[in-house]
Amino acid sequence: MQRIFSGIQPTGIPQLGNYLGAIRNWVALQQDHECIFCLVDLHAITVWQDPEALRQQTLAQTAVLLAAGIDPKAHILFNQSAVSAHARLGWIFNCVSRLGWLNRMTQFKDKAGKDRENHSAGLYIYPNLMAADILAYKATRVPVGDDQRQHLELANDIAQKFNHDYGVDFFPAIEALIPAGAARVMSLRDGTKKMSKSDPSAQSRIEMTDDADAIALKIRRAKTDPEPLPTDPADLQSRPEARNLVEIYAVLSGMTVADVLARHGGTGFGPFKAALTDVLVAAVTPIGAETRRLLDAPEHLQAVLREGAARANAIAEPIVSEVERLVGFLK
Ligand code: AQP
Repeated sequence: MQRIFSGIQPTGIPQLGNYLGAIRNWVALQQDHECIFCLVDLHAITVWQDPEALRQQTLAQTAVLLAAGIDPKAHILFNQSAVSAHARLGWIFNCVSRLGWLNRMTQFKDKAGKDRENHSAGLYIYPNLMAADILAYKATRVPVGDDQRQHLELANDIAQKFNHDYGVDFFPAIEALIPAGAARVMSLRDGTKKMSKSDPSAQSRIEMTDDADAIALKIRRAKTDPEPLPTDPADLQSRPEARNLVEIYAVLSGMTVADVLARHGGTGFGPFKAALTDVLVAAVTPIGAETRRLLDAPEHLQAVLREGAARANAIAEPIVSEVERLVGFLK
């Protein structure tokens, strides 16, 4: 059985993109993989997090993941800072990875924007830690959204360079598992920007704890253009907002984009937005209700994370100890 590692940053309430790009896949992959799911709090602090909010968000994300169907008994769910192997291997990978490789990472450029000098060094070396997260468990498959494709290529480069530099065949190749539909859900306010849980505008995203009224309002206000929906999928290419809404509808209703346009093409956005609201409410609100129920018992959520960390540590510790021996640390 192949081992999966995947992570999510506790930087806010998971949004629809996290769900369709990652979490929904995680739930399905539990059937035939050994899964390790991680709330990556070391990554979260690469941008400022209020300490109390970070603790709350870590618990809230745990609740969303359990509500969405992650099984912490059959698989492992924990927070990254509780297993020291991540930081230890991350440092070693900082010394294996090359500045030229990091300079090519588009996510850093997107997140740092023009103000590069004022961002943390952690944000810049984030992909090295991500490689360590996966390889501390010698995981071979990583389910992620399309935005993480480049970071996984870098993780493979680091693994290969490590194997080459130390003359070993230690780290395996990693395969990205990127969902076919809605691999990149875009902002409801700007169809050229990805939906993000830390976007300053809450109107830009559907949060997995939004109730039916909040979803309806956000979809009613979602940016569109004045044209009716097209009937030909090719005509969506130059219309990012329309395309995003149609793709969300398609993936949630199990239809192709062509089927959605066969049904809704030629009409204005009003009726389509109402239909989209219905499928979103059906997919999101049961998870939100279960999340609220779980958050009433935070000590249960903490126990789940503690137990997960102990089991994660039991896998990672011998792997990272061996890496430390290979690089020459005196034990
Ligand atoms: N818009 C998206 N569409 C599809 N997949 C997405 N993912 C994130 N946004 C989208 C996938 O969700 C997983 C967890 O992401 P993360 O929390 O580790 O980091 P992120 O990609 O930076 O997500 P956010 O929501 O944009 O967080 P912030 O605002 O804190 O930076 C990943 O598999 C990612 O591909």
